[in-house]
Amino acid sequence: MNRTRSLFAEHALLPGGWARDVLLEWDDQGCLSIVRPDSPAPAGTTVAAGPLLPGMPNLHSHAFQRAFAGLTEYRGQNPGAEHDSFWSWRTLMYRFAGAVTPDQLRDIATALYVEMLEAGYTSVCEFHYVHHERDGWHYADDATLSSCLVEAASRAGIGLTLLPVLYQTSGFGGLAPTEGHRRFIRSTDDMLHLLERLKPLCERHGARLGLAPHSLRAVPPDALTQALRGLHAIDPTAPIHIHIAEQTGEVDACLAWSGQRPVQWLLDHAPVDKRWCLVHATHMTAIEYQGAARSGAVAGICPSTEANLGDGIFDMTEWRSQGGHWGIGSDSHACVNAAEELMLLEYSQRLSTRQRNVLARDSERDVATAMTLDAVFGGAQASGRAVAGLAVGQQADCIVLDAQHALLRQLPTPQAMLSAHVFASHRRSAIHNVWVGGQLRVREGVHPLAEQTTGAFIAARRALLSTTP
Ligand code: NGQ
Ligand code: ZN
Repeated sequence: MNRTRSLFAEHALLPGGWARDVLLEWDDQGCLSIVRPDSPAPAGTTVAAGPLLPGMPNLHSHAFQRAFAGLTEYRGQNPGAEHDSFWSWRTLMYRFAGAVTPDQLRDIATALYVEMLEAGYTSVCEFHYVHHERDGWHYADDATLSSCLVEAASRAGIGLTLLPVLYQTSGFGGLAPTEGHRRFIRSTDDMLHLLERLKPLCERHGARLGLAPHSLRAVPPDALTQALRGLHAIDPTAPIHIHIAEQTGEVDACLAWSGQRPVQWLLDHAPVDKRWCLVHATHMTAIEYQGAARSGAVAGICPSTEANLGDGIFDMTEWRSQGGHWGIGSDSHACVNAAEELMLLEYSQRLSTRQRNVLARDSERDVATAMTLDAVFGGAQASGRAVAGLAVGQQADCIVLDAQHALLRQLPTPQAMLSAHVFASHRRSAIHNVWVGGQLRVREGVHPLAEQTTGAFIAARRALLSTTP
């Protein structure tokens, strides 16, 4: 247990922008009690080895998918498919979801969360839908797999928002689930029981509990209403995440079913507000961008996964012009690196607008700074946790860049260093230390459990691959 309760940085990125000579102090709960710019460095206080950034919340993760990242990049692995697509990938993904055991899930998630910490994420929203035994029967303890994730996050020392997933149908209009969904399916009552069961567990571990209706494809209208009502009784401010309008095929199927596009349907039929995270929301009309942004919901953008799966490009210019909030997620974990997700997001906008520096702001003209602040703010909102940056009352979640790293050394400003970290140093991370809730989790780029958890991950992956059809 690290007992340090203060940190001093020559340059720190506060919610309002860069500040100099910043002193941070936090209380026993790891909650910031002092954030004071222009402060002398008190004797005995740890001094950051470079620019200090707010920790990044990762707002969308399916942990088990890390075990097959990079293994679905071959044409024709799914011989039934006309061409390789999101949908043929999903069939492959179901095979891994169908095979993973609790021990494997725990080992995969622990290593993933350690990786996340080393890569600049200090908290994660786990969108968790594998609930049952491999044959589809409920575990004697219904919270078996959820507990593995809570344990993994605790052991790695990453903040957690646990989002058990409600999944009931295989398509719009109540289509029956298939064999591939056997481990996901549950009644709304069973889901509410699971939430009740998980509530004390999450409280004990400092995790936030929410709910994720998987998608409008997987949750019929009545179940959605009933689940939201039940959640409200448990915690009226709990976060609610949903996959929405990720693929044009989903939009077409929703139109055929209801006459409305998914986002429009959701805005008209559910109480969408700032508790909600609309994950992907890739395919929206101008009216939907406007309605979704005005609802106060966060857009959960997962740049590397959306590229990997061929989803399409979210229109950030439109979203921001409507005042929409957003954050980033690593979703399928094809990439686990917060800086790289920001870079990919900016690049997708450059490719579609044929402009540069698209996601800068008038108030923050440096792209990396503007994006970091926006993604932390939106990610915190989606997490339902006090992780909204370096401000009093928020958790002491912070990243120290290494000013001596070759790509940063002797650059003139902290903005230039952060820019190099986002746009020049990917795959050669310049992260030095990482603090979560005032605890030092990564020291000089390395998490103390990295070697051990990587070994367990490799063994779990080997076992999982050997039992995946
Ligand atoms: C998931 N992943 O739940 O893992 C989904 C695929 C689906 C992404 N949408 C399943 N990226 O959407 O039906
Ligand atoms: Zn997802």
